[in-house]
Amino acid sequence: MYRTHHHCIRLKIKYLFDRLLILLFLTVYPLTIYSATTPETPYEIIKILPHNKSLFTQGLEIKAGILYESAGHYGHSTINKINLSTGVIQQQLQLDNTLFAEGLTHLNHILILLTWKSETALLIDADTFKIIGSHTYTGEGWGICYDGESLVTSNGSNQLTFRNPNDFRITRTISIMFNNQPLGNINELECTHGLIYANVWGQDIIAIINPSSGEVVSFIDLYALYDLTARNHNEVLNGIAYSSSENAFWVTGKNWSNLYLIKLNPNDPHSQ
Ligand SMILES: [Ca+2]
Repeated sequence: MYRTHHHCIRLKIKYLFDRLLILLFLTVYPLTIYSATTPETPYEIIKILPHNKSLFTQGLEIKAGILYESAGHYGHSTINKINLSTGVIQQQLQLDNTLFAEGLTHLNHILILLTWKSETALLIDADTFKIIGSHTYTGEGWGICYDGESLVTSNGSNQLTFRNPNDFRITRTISIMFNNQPLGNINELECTHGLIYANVWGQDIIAIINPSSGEVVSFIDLYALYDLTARNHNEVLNGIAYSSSENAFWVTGKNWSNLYLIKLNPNDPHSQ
């Protein structure tokens, strides 16, 4: 997406050699540079599926064992129902050319889709893909998740907004902070285990956020999934969906060719 970068955190080098390569090749990225003390959650890839490269991934969500993905760009915005055994798109809704699809979540049988600048969230029947209603909001729409009580939305800043799921009214906001500095560009979201997992636009990292304080408690560093030298600068990590049946997270990126199922803390028998 063509948005202005803001460097809200500047961390220091941990994996010197890996990161130096990234620095050399990708000056356009607001790079995450870890310090030795940056909390990091280890992961292990447990499954890989093909991902349709035409999808400019904006939202990823699992409902009843089926993957739903929203994809952006004007004229190409879609919602997709994807078979999690094959990665094949089973059903697709093409949106009006005036809409740029963003984050996606669900509440019972209704999908909720944000739009980038239309200040409209669409309500879509998850089975028929019929648009059955909408909510309005102010400002940009980026990511959305449902924590069982509130809808949580991001807008590209370091703010997360909690909303009443019935009418989208704002109930509270939090500021995402790491090391006492704002962490901006918060994008696609996943609410699970009492935490918020957030893609950070422009970087292949996921911030794990305490929803009460807004503090980042840890990062997942996913730069290893897709060689930066093999893609263009828009093809960033985006999309995270928790699979309860596998106790793991599906992740992908914009126009990536794979979906990855990752297990966090793989060496910890009590991990989530
Ligand atoms: Ca998600």
